[in-house]
Amino acid sequence: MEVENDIILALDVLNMTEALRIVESVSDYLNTIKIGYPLVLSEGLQSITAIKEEFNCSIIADFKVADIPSTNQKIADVTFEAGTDAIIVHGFVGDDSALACMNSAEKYGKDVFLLTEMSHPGASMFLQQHAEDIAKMGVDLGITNFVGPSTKLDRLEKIRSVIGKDSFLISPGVGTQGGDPKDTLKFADALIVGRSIYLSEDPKKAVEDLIGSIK
Ligand code: NUP
Repeated sequence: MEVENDIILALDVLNMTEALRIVESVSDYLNTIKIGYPLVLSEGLQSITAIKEEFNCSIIADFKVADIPSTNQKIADVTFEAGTDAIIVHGFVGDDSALACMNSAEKYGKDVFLLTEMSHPGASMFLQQHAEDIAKMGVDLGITNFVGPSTKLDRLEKIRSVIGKDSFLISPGVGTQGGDPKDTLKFADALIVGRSIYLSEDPKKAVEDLIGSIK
């Protein structure tokens, strides 16, 4: 995936008017948008289709898919039918569940991102202990796209060492959650940034400042 300026916008707003306003204001600089439950549960899956059509951008659906294989396959199929380019899938549910999403992605010619460890403090309770095994499982399955936390750079470095330098690693937690953009890019290929862009009075300037800070 070619991520312009190494920044993915997390578009966690609750209505299409707001979503279109934000994407319009940053579209000179960004070509990859991550859309998750906040917008899709508010405005439907067609919000993905509409934003992709309007801006010709890549869309990553952040559905953190975590169900049995048969249900995962259905979730991935309808998500790809809507025009999504990639879907984020949880690893902790095991290889058969991840494989179901990979099968769907292959059918549609799309991508899977495997979520290894999360960026919030609570991730240290359960997920952190297994993050490297989850990353290793992804590598063994042939997955080449991963998600890891920018808020814990030692952990991000470990995940990078497991997935290898050629895998594509995207990292949320920059800005509002405390992660540093430049340091994160020592280990990650692209940043996922939400609130510090879409809550800004001037989202375009927020993106320009962010680009300036990682140059
Ligand atoms: O571990 C994760 N942390 C995280 O913040 C995995 C994620 N997918 N996210 C998502 O990244 C989160 O749901 C939100 O959409 C985005 C970060 O947004 P912000 O903290 O920059 O507003």
